[in-house]
Amino acid sequence: MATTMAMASPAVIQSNANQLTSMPSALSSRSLRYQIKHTKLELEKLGRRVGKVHAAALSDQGEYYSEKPPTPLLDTINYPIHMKNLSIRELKQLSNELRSDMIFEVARTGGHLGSSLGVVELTVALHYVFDAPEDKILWDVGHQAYPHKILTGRRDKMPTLRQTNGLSGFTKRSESEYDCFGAGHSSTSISAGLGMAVGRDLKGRNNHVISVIGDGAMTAGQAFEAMNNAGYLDSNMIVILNDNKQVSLPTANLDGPIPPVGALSSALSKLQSSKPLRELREVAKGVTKQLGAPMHELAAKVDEYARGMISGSRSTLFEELGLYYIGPVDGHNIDDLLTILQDVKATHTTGPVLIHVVTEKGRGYPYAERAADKYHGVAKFDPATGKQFKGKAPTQTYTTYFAEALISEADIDNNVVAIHAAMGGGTGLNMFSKRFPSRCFDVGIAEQHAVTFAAGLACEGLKPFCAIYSSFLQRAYDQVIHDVDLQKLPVRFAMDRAGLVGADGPTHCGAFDVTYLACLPNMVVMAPSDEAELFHMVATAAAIDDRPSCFRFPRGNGVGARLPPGNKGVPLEVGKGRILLEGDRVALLGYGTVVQNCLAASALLEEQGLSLTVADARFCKPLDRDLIRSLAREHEVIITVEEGTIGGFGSHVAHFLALDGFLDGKLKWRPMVLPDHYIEHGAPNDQMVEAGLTASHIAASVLNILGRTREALQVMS
Ligand SMILES: Cc1ncc(C[n+]2csc(CCOP(=O)(O)OP(=O)(O)O)c2C)c(N)n1
Repeated sequence: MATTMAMASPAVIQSNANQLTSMPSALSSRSLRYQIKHTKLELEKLGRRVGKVHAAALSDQGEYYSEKPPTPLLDTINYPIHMKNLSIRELKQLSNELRSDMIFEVARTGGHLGSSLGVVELTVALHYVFDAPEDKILWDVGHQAYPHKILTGRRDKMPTLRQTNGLSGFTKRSESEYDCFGAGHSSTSISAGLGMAVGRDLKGRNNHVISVIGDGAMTAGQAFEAMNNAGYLDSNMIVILNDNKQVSLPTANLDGPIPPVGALSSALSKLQSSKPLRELREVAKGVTKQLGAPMHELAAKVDEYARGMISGSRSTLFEELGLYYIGPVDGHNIDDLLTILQDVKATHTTGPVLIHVVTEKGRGYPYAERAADKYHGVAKFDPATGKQFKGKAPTQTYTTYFAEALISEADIDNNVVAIHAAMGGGTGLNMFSKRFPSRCFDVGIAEQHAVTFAAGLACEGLKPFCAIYSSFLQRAYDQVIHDVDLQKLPVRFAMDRAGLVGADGPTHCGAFDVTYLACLPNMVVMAPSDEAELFHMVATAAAIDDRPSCFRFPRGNGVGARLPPGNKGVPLEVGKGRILLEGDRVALLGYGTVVQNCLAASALLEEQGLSLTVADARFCKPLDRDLIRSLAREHEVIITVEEGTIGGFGSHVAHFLALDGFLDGKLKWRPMVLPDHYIEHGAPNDQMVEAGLTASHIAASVLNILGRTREALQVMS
């Protein structure tokens, strides 16, 4: 029987029967071959059964309106089970309607539109071919899962996306049984998928496991660790590499698109553009078609030969790791996707298979397709014009101030260099890169590498600023300790998105950095209370050249502090805080931008006749012992306030107070920290209220501890 896989897919799938048993690596050769049962004919038959096809969705016409688009077919689909009898034509129509619906919904909430647009056909094909939730579909990062959410019972909740008590912007196990693995941080889907595949085998089950991972997420070491292990363990699983040529975020700098970084991206392009590979595969296909089953072996040989065109070792990068490579496949062509997915599904002993799918980010929405960032993350917008509604703020973001401060330092010191992990937009370093292209390094989504790379730069006498979001730096903790702090190398960590982050939720919340960094012996740990302080701390970090340092700043805009002349900060004395307001009885000792809430609390209590001392600690490590001692001596109560977890600034202050004997007498110390649970995504104000760190909460704490409980309740009402 002829194999009729569409596109340039191989005629056989090889099994890893000759797996090496002694080496924990998958660099073994594959020997047994299994024919893929063809399904295209069946699918074509299905296509001929096409019943009535509803009117084309608006996206067919390339027009978008502010009104809700008609979605007659999508309206009949609440769960994947409702798709199973659709014809191919109907599946295409469903894709179009899904796309229109998603554009309409995300226009009203904002969110990760571009990635979700790019996987519409892939999502439809996956839910058509596989049977979630029994079959496990894992979406890496989870930011592209909106079509998946719509097709798995959550369409009616799309208007609540990323809002308080609404749908998460990522996949989340507690949200739906169809979200078999929670995400937000990248590059975990192959590891988790492999765990599920091996777990399935151990339990004697036979469901499928499919990990969908982008070419950006694929740049992380963990993805390769997982593939290497998958090739070795040889459990059946499918990895879908969603290659949209956007590796870093956003792909735009001030001059336009940035080419994807890294060698993996060029290797993928090579796979896509290899003419010999394509032609030989066509030959393989043709031969198989004409001569039938006995020729499968020959076709396989031709295919193998074709693979040899790609690397000297006669295999693709993925095959070297032990995955059977199929592709490239047009990820917007439903027919091809169905054919390949059906074939792979029908083959029972494949071992790990990687299907290389090529998609376009922002696909089908002209404004997204034309945008340099492909509408990766959008504010609310008008679907008819693509215009985003971004409010005009009187101040800039902390991110921008950081970039400006760093540029000022780099202007006067050639040794200043900057590193980020695929986050040129989010960290502001695209601005730095424009000014100093050869001194800015986008290493891909590779935080661990970023840190050790920075350590290497420091060894050579450079002044590396490693700009990584607080939550993403968690991933590189051992590198921070082992490669930087232990060796006392002067790497500077600039941690954006410190504290609560609003719509992105707990995966992106910078809750832990103070706790996990201030316990390191050599690290200088600072946090600015406003944007002017941020300028000074960038200058301070530049000046600290004998040990590592870090500073954290939040998502959002500055408070309007007066910036230093020429946007050039002045190095602070290390380990010295400052008193902002002098009062009596109670001292609020704030760390970071929550100092602003302390000032607001003090203003509230002023009305109640209380005058508080408010101090800005500036440093968590080294602590300003003199300042703390004097606060302890002159006040009945010290309340430490921080937007971080237990074990952070307050713990360091308490530790010092206890050792110095201050807690043996009358002094009362109260810590205000983030609560000991994850705070869900939502409006920043709602999150602050839940965290109990608003000005009212701080004022109420003061009143409570002074025994004025009735007034405390009033402040909160
Ligand atoms: C560990 C980690 N670092 C950085 C990010 C920020 N981030 C979110 S999506 C993304 C790009 C992902 O690219 P890709 O996987 O190709 O998906 P695409 O956005 O192109 O659809 C990045 C860097 C993250 N989510 N996790």
